[in-house]
Amino acid sequence: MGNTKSTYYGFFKEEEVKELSSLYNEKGFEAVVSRIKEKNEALENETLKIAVTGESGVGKSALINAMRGLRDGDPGAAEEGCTEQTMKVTAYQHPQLPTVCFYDLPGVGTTKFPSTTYVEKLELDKYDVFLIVLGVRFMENDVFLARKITEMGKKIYFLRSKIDFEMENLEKQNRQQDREREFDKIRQYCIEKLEKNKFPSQEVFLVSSYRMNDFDFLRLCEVVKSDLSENKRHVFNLSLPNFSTAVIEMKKASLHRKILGAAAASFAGGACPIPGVSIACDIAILVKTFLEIRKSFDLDDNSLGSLALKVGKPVEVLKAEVKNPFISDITITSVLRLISCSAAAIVMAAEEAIHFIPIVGSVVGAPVSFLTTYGILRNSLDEFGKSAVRVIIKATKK
Ligand SMILES: Nc1nc2c(ncn2[C@@H]2O[C@H](COP(=O)(O)OP(=O)(O)OP(=O)(O)O)[C@@H](O)[C@H]2O)c(=O)[nH]1
Ligand SMILES: [Mg+2]
Repeated sequence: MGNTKSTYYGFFKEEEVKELSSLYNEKGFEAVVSRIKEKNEALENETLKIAVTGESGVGKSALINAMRGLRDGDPGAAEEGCTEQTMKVTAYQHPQLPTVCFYDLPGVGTTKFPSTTYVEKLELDKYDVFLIVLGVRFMENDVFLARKITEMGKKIYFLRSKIDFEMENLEKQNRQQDREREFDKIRQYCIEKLEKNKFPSQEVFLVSSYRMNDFDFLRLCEVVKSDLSENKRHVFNLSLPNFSTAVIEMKKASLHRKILGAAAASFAGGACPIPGVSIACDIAILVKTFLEIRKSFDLDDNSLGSLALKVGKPVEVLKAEVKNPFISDITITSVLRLISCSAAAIVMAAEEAIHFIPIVGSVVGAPVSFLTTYGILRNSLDEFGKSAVRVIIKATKK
């Protein structure tokens, strides 16, 4: 339970904790729980709109698929390798998070679609994140939309796509050791072109949509994340495909919020005593939240199956890394079994919640249903995270 403070202060900012303190003194724990629920609902409803643009063929569709954890041909995937460019904006919803949407904005060039009304139709002000994909050769067209976006005071992230091709070329020549030098050259080329077009001090991220774990994808995610508002940052975390162990850590932090939301919901709903242990909680909420956590870490059968296909390994090999049988079998019965087997650990995890809400001060102030629901979920979160890390390591091992 070491880092309770930092974890929890992540949910409530310092000034909010002070506010909660007076709320608790005036109206009791119920008011505190309502505040947690409000915060959680705001998170659940938060939208994230990510626009992707660039010249035809640079890899926009592949990127949108990769960032949604999909492959070309999967249901809902954007069609890759399709050369016909239209002037239409196409929206692609995230498969698990309906409030997260990617938008394929056709690359607009001065020569192709010069009209201002066309740019107006793109409604650039509605997007939270702009990713501009650059190809091997920098095109003047690449900066046409970029200029419009910056005029609106919005930030743009420039990506140089298909960097795995450059890596493969080096490998073919047995020059892997030159990787950093060659990549710096590519970065420098893009930066100089951008500077010439009046986009100074830009970071250019070298990415591959087919090898997200390599190159600059993680760095891109970290930078985008750091520029987002608090709620959008959490939504962004949860939307990321599990391409690296660092992503699992980001997700774990955001799933803490879900756990607190579930605890608050269980306080409001009817908590039932669990036979054999001195614990009362809402089993339906627990089952639902466990399933969400499992899905978020891609540990369900479907996700493991897709990952196995993607990396060309038998699904059994990946499933074997999910060491905890509970993760593969989340039902009312298995949750009840889990509770009765780990009552002591749950109480310990529940005590963590007391530190989180320092205003409560002692277990006496907080209702049992809130604490136990929190304790049960919190106790298992690390287990899920560990399995997810093991699966990724196995999947990416050459
Ligand atoms: N090796 C490699 N190939 C990629 C990558 N991204 C895209 N491609 C390939 O490049 C081609 C074009 O990719 P798309 O994603 O369809 O490009 P697009 O920008 O959506 O193209 P339009 O829809 O025509 O504007 C396809 O054959 C992809 O398979 C990548 O990161 N690595
Ligand atoms: Mg496309």
